[in-house]
Amino acid sequence: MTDDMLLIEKQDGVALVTINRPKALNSLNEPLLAALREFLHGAQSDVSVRVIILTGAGEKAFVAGGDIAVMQPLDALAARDMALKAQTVFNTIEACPKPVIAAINGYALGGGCELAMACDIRIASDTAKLGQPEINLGIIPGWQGTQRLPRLVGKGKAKELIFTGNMVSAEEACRIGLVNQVVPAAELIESARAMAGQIAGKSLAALRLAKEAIDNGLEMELARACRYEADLFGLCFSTADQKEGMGAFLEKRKPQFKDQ
Ligand code: CO8
Repeated sequence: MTDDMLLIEKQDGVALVTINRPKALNSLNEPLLAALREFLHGAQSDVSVRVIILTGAGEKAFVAGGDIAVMQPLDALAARDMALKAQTVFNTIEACPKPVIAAINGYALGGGCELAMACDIRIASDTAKLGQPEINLGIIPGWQGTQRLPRLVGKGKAKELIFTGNMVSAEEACRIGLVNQVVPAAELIESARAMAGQIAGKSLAALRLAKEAIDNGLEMELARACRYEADLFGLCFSTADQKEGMGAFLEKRKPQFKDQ
């Protein structure tokens, strides 16, 4: 059904997921969101997947937003439904127990920038451009951009980007904290794979708990968040990976992490 819209390649614990609708600059529609949701649900229990990389097909776009042709005729309730449906998928990325890296190979605009922001780490090609241009369409971001952008770049910069609709270069995105690193376009997937490979060798249980501590903790008041961190730290000691990690250190050998 939607298989060709989402290309999935699994290798060495890393799933490379390519959003494949290049003629419409990989803009997101319902079938694509459904395919993404299906993949994410499967990946959670798929032992062959430890880290996920999300990218866009072609050299021009990561994702140029939600599909404007689909959105244009919507009424208020249908638009809200569409916003909520995609938000659920993006929340699934954030709640995914496995790390998700966005490899931003071109335009990441509107819903595309929001998709990248729902990922844990963003690596951009030096040709990428990011922004929230919804204001130019007479709307505001509806896939969590008003919330995730200020959390990443601060309130003032988020307002500037959302009010002007201006795009920023990959370099500028890196400077303001919207992306983690910028690499030459030809090396993007290789760089994302290198980082994914490094992370894939760690304890999946510890990665999952670190992700939960950061994402959930940031939504809490500090003292509660620190207590929450201590609880999750304690939980690490229920895993075989903790015994293995510390045992390997003491025995001066490389750890072999196993927990899923
Ligand atoms: N939706 C649908 N089609 C698109 C989109 C899009 N977001 N972006 C590009 N396309 C299509 C174009 O219509 C064009 O199609 P065709 O060849 O059939 O004419 C094709 O992709 C190539 O695009 P361009 O010819 O425009 O390519 P350019 O190189 O001239 O320009 C740009 C590239 C600058 C990326 C330009 O395409 C552009 O500005 N795209 C729109 C970017 C945008 O505004 N994105 C935000 C969309 S709104 C959104 O994401 C909100 C999500 C939350 C919704 C909440 C639920 C209701």
